[in-house]
Amino acid sequence: MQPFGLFSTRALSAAALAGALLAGSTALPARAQAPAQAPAAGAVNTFDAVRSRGTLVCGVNTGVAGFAQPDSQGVWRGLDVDYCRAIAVALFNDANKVRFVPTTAQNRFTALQSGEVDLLARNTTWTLSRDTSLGFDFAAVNFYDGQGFMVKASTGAKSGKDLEGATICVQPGTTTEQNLTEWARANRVRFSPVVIERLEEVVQAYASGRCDAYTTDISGLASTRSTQPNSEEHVILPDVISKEPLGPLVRQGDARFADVVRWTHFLLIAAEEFGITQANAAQMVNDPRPEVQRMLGRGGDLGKMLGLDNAWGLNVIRAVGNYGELFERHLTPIGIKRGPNALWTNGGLQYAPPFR
Ligand SMILES: N[C@@H](CCC(=O)N[C@@H](CS)C(=O)NCC(=O)O)C(=O)O
Repeated sequence: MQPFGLFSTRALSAAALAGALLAGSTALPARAQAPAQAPAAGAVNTFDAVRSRGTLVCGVNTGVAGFAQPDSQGVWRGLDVDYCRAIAVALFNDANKVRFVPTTAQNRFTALQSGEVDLLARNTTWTLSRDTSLGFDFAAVNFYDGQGFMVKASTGAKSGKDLEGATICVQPGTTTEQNLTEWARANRVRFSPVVIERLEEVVQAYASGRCDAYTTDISGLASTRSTQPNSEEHVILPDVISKEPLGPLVRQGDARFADVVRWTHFLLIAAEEFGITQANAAQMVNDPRPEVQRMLGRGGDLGKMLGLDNAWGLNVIRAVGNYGELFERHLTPIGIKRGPNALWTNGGLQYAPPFR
């Protein structure tokens, strides 16, 4: 086996990044998280609790550009943030009735179990053990992702196998940490992990050269790369070593609230499919297609069935836009392609059941 130092002799074009983001790569199955905490007991009713409180409390990450990050005015922005806002609109017809609570990979599950937050919308991978023994229910997948590696282009690494002997930065309490170990064993790559909880510290460790590589969800790599001073100096390797279906989760036994979260996601997807946008939603109420009318509350009682106003769909799309608009707003600027997150009508995995 080669020592890590060898790979610094090769050069790699930054253009190699272009194809790396989730496009058509093979994936290994993600492994379940070891059960650490007891499941939440009995049924919970977050729907009523949130409605009577008048504010949704959303657990987000501590600052991942494109997903959840405060802007220069301190206003939270990102795909996950807009999911929280969309749910606030569904519940209150007010995108501002939401409080964002930053959570690390390590403390996010305690925050949800303890009731500190009503839901997590925080690049969290849906796994069997999180869905069962940790006591949660995943409502949807709002971003199909996979785990990858980022290195400085100057290292010359072309693939994960070139990481032989490398130090690799990783955050604890993640599927990332587990996949890394299993992938390295299966591929006979020896590495030294550098495990750091806080995102800014792990990124700093990577940027300063304390780690040769940084591994996380490829969306997270793209996000980190976009915030580096010379982003072209960082390369996301082509390996996709796991499946990371990311999405919002609630406490187990919280079916009514889960339905609102799940159908708000489906609304965003179906709105894109039917061409309903933030700008045209109000006019689309007159669209002759019955499903569009039901989504926007012109026909039927679908909102009421969720315990919401029948105009919830119209309100949500007017406030935040459809899934494609969210993607364009938050993820396209940091170099993430639709890939598997294209609508099913375009060969992707994003698909909503009927609004009927
Ligand atoms: N999807 C993986 C990893 C999630 C994760 O926490 N990723 C890191 C790297 S992008 C993150 O979001 N950090 C943000 C933070 O700690 O605030 C999981 O659910 O375990």
